[in-house]
Amino acid sequence: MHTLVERMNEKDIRALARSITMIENDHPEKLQLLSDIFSIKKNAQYVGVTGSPGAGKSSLVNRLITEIRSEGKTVAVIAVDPTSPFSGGALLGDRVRMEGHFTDPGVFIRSMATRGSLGGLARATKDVLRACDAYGFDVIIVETVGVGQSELDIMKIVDTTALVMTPNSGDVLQIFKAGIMEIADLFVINKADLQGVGKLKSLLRELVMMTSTVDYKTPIIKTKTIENKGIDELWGKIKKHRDFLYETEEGQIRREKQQQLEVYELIREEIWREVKGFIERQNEGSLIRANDDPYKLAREWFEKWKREEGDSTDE
Ligand SMILES: Nc1nc2c(ncn2[C@@H]2O[C@H](COP(=O)(O)OP(=O)(O)OP(=O)(O)O)[C@@H](O)[C@H]2O)c(=O)[nH]1
Ligand SMILES: [Mg+2]
Repeated sequence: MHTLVERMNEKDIRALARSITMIENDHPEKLQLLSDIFSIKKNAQYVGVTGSPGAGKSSLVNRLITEIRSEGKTVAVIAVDPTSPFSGGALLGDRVRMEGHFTDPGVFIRSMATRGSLGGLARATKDVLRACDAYGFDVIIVETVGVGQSELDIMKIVDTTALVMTPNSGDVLQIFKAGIMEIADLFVINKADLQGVGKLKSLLRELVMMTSTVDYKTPIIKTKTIENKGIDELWGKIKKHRDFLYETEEGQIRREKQQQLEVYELIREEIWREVKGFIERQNEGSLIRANDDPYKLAREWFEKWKREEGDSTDE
């Protein structure tokens, strides 16, 4: 086993930090490291918090940390910032927002930005969540601004996704269009101290009626993070959703589907890595000229790779 993983298993926080850096930088030992990480994974509860910029996600996470810590559980928070090329902005904001927890050894907070990682930000984030799990945090929270496909992707790995909205922000339609509604296991109306809560709530109620299944009805929770209101209810509902996943048949099916998607994703990444390496070894300079047919070219390279390397391990 990788020495870093051995050290993580013994709750060495520096080993966790080093592992995360290796994941982010796509270190050559990454895949081996990840396999070892997976082999010692515990059974952390994964929670996703997503929603429009400024909806109050970090403030909410900050309050959640306190709530979770009061149960004696440890928490890791990964804040993803896909918009900025530097993690500086997000990190700074989160540092202010989650200030009270930075000296608590039971809390680990880390920001991730777009740079690095071949498989993209989503892949790297998922791997980092796994590393936190292997280290032994009880709860792992990932905060993302719900905008792009890569963030929807991240949510595939978590048990429970909370979608944070605010009254009168008009973001419901946008969120709806982006397909984020479908991945939400809980709706949070934050800033419930502002006007327009009733309207948003009835809109969400209608939606819940359309999407609920026999076993699970998406809860709508009102929170006011500034006054610390609704946080205990939110945490309660998050735990309830996790019970649904682990204790009902429908939940099991959902989890299996998620896991299957991940296997396919890893296969895709591996094949892409292989074929790209193959092409780069054989072809110097530009792969394509202005008038070439990209479909044909892609198929030709893929066929060539299959012939020459794709099944080389068969015999
Ligand atoms: N009125 C009111 N303001 C709130 C509430 N919760 C958060 N805010 C404010 O909303 C602003 C944004 O809060 P953040 O927690 O940084 O929001 P965020 O969603 O993490 O923002 P990004 O990470 O930048 O997308 C801050 O000024 C908070 O003080 C609330 O319940 N009521
Ligand atoms: Mg934030």
